[in-house]
Amino acid sequence: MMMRFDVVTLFPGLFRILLDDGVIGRAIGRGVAELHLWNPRDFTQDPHRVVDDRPYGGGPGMVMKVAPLRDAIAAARAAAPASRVAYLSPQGRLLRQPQMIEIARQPGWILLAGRYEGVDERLIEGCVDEEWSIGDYVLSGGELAAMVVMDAVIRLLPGALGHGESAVQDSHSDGLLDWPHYTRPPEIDGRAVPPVLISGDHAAIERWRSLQALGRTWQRRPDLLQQRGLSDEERALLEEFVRSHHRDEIG
Ligand code: 9D3
Repeated sequence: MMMRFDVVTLFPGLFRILLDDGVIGRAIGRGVAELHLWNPRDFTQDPHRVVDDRPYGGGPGMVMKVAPLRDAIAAARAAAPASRVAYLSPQGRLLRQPQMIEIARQPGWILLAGRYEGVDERLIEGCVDEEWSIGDYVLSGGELAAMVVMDAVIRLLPGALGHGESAVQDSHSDGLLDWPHYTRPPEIDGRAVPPVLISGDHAAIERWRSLQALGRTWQRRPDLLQQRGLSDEERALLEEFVRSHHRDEIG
């Protein structure tokens, strides 16, 4: 179940960083995923290799022309006929972890990374299946967004993570923030590790971690709890966290 990514970008060199990275670079090296790059400038027909032009209606900035992108996407499609086309753009559907899981179920994606003010709308209408955003902030182009998607998706694929790494995605913590992590020494700069973690009582440790994950999610990202809902057991744990949190605030 190899996943194929074809990225259409004016800056293919930026993607070198993915191949150098530990988890993703290794996954690509092992054949879990494949990355192919297509530069629309290589699909221009004029001597100056022009890929952008001034916007109809006026205004600042430039717009990416249809023809070089259309032809680059067509070449990528011919090489990856099972892939769908996604355009990374601030106007796209916001991607969260459930969407990354959905994306990982496809055999491959052609990712279109835009530059300048964006691409001619007729290219989107004619060649694009999906439009994705990674968040409500302004990037300089779609390349980093494409890399964010590939990082989030490739690590979900079978064989991408080592045995030690995959355990993190257990059903317990799904949709919650992590509990706090500690390593040696047991005390540093006057700060001790929570005693339960060195008690050797595995049931107590698991309970403490659930309590912390629920409590921190409640404190920092109540929107996540709202979306996810709580089991009866989790609700009881969270009430315990809230009670002790309340006591901390008073005394
Ligand atoms: C919304 C701002 N636009 C109006 C002035 C200009 C504009 C900003 C950023 C046009 C293009 C871009 C480039 N951004 C992306 O290509 C992009 C992006 C992003 O900026 N934020 C979140 N997700 C994405 S996915 C692609």
